[in-house]
Amino acid sequence: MSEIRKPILEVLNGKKPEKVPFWLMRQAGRYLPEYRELRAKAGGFLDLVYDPEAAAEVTIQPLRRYGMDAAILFSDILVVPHALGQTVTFETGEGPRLEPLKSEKDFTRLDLSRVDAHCKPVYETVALVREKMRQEKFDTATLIGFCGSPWTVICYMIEGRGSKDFSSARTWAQNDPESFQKLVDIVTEASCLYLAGQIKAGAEVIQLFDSWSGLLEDDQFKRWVIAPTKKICDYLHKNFPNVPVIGFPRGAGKLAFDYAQETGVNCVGLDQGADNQWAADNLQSIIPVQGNLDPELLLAGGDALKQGLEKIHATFNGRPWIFNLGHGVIKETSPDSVSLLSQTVRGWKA
Ligand code: 1CP
Repeated sequence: MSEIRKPILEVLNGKKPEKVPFWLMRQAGRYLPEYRELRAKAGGFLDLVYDPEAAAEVTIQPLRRYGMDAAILFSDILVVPHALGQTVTFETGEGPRLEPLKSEKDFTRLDLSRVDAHCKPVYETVALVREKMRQEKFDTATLIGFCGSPWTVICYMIEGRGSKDFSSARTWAQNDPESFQKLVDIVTEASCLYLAGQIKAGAEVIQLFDSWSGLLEDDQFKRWVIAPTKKICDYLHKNFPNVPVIGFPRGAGKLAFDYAQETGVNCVGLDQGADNQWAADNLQSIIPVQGNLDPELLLAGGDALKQGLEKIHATFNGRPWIFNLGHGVIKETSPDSVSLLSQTVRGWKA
């Protein structure tokens, strides 16, 4: 029996794949009619996340249409605060709402001992997805597990909702770093537990989403982004040496270089604001990169999409690279644009 090659694992393990592997952040979601249908039946967003059969189905949906090289677990970064005991709800059309942490005394609400039991349905989803991937013969696709990086998750825990600048989290980190560090330690430990559970259930690669790392500069970036990410990577590499980690420090700019060198991630995800020639020259020479088509170009479709794809291909091809977007698929995107994208990427030689 010939060995099955998984192109994403090949890139992450320093081998040259036959084709440019690709997947898309938020590839499962509201741009797909089959997702909207299942979501309507499930009730709330969190009901869907904690329903293993439905969440596994949603995870596989984009692969059936487009044959990506990876499935990403359908879950959310806010499962970790929820598992720790913080109140988390999703209002339809409004995004997440958390009961915000105001001071160190609120940390008593957070309980690491409940994380694994709370996350059991998510681990079951992971196992079910692997099973479905086998049944449906997605043999060359990789299953990606994930969590948010501590900094990004804590932004929501303190602000209580989405924000452009998360000023309450930034102010706390600046003014009272000792108590902030305690919170970072709790979330880091919860994340390690959560990721270990996913890996034991069958996740083959982990992505750490640091969507708000770009709000921090230099010293703050090193302390609140690089240091906790390194802790998680050290833990994973020690306990699960065969599971590579993709870090996505969105908005990090040139700090992505320090991140690549110091955290221990196996690949750096780039957002669409990155200087691609700089990244090709300075990052791709030391580590595989992932990214970074502007999701707005996917939304636009047609020639704008084709030109954007060619430009990225010309910059990153030939060195270790996983094609992706620079951020998640926008919900108004046409499924036909995603077809055009996948056909174009499949036409590329690695
Ligand atoms: O109504 C719906 O159906 C909910 C929309 C939705 C979806 C589809 C949310 C709420 N989360 C998700 C799934 C999700 N979230 C995935 C699943 C897999 C996939 O990519 O296909 C992943 C990886 C995430 C990660 C996530 N959640 C991030 C990091 C990536 C990013 O987008 O920057 C963040 C910041 C969140 C928080 C969150 N969850 C949901 C929303 C709308 C938000 C953003 C809130 C905000 O800042 O306003």
